[in-house]
Amino acid sequence: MKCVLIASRKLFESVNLGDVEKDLCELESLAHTLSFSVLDKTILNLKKINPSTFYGKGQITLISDQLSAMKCKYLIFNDDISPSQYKNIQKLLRKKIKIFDRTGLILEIFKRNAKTREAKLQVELASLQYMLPRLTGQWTHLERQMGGVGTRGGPGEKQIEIDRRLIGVRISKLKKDLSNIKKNRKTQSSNRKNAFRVSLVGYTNAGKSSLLNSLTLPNTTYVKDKLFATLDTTTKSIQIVKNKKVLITDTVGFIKNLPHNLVASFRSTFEEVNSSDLILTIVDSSQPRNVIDDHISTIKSTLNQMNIKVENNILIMNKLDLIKQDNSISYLRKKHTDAIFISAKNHIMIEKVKKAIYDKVCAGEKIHIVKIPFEKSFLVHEVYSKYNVVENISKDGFVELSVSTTTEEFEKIKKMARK
Ligand SMILES: Nc1nc2c(ncn2[C@@H]2O[C@H](COP(=O)(O)OP(=O)(O)OP(=O)(O)O)[C@@H](O)[C@H]2O)c(=O)[nH]1
Ligand SMILES: [Mg+2]
Repeated sequence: MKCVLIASRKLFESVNLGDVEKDLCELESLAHTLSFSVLDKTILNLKKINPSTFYGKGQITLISDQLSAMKCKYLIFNDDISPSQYKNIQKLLRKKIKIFDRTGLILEIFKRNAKTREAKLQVELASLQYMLPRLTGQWTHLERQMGGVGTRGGPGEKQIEIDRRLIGVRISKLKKDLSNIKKNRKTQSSNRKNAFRVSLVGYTNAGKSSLLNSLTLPNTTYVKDKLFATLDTTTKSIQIVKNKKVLITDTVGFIKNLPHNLVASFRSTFEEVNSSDLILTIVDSSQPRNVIDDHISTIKSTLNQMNIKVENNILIMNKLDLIKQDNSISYLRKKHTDAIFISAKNHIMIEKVKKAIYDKVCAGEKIHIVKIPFEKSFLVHEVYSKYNVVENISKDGFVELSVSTTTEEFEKIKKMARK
């Protein structure tokens, strides 16, 4: 599939050309993820936004002619086009050419990559909400696709009205199904109440799933050099501390201007992140400096948009093996003094991540001493198996164990020793 990419430089907003070029590069990666081959990338200067067609009509006609000459059927805009602008552009292009805007393209990727039932429903909901105001009337097969439920229109009901009504019915059904799934998840998460929960968040393709794999070998999480490889939250447990279960959750990646409908649909998935004890923010440190800054600020704003509080956070700079100049790594280390530099793929410095998680799990722990009489020596084994024993001294008639744990947990040990 061949396509042409268009981005606009809004002269009235004094936008930096470099920023538009960066966006266009990202749009190209999105197009590649959908297996498009990109024939051309163009930046159009806009003195003002044309309310009916976004770009100038002359600009669109010119592009349309170029596409015909190249026998190219897909046109992808970096800008988000309003539903009415979308319809007007489509009219100018006379349906020969299919258009996507950035949101439409991202939705298409999500549609292809959703695997679990929940992710599929979330993506379908977002897509239908996006599609509804953009219906142009050529959508006549909807009735059959939707299995004939509620398809009988009243007298004089036009096809487009029937389509709209059907989508409305489907949207309500999807919302209901998703809220049932959410209820189930609530029960699951209450089962995990006693565990220490860690969430991995970051830009798409930063290496979140790779890090989950490295932390929880053997590898089973889906890793792929494509955008939005992960759309389903996966939770695994890792053995870091003896007396506490540590669960790590991989999440869907972020991108600049993540479509609003998607953010809304995936909100419930992110509730998992909100209730976690620690967030690991993964950044691809092999990107140019300004892209890294962009990615970090996108992560912050997306978490903010989802009302996720980030109180306990560790910054992980991944793809250490791909950083080209030493100069750049020292720059990054200076700029992000608390960050841990790793390579998830090559298992470099993963122990450091584990240690950092360990420290967070053990925050609030102190060394407590418990005396266990010889006649209850079977308890020594039990304490060892459940807790972090740092010292063991045999004295007259008893064993003295120094245990690193919270005061609350230590009460339980004391009770055991008293029985
Ligand atoms: N060279 C190198 N490649 C890495 C490293 N970590 C991850 N990758 C590669 O980067 C690509 C993306 O990795 P993923 O783990 O799928 O990234 P992700 O953050 O889960 O991406 P999404 O699921 O799309 O949000 C894959 O091709 C990985 O093999 C690393 O440390 N070094
Ligand atoms: Mg992933």
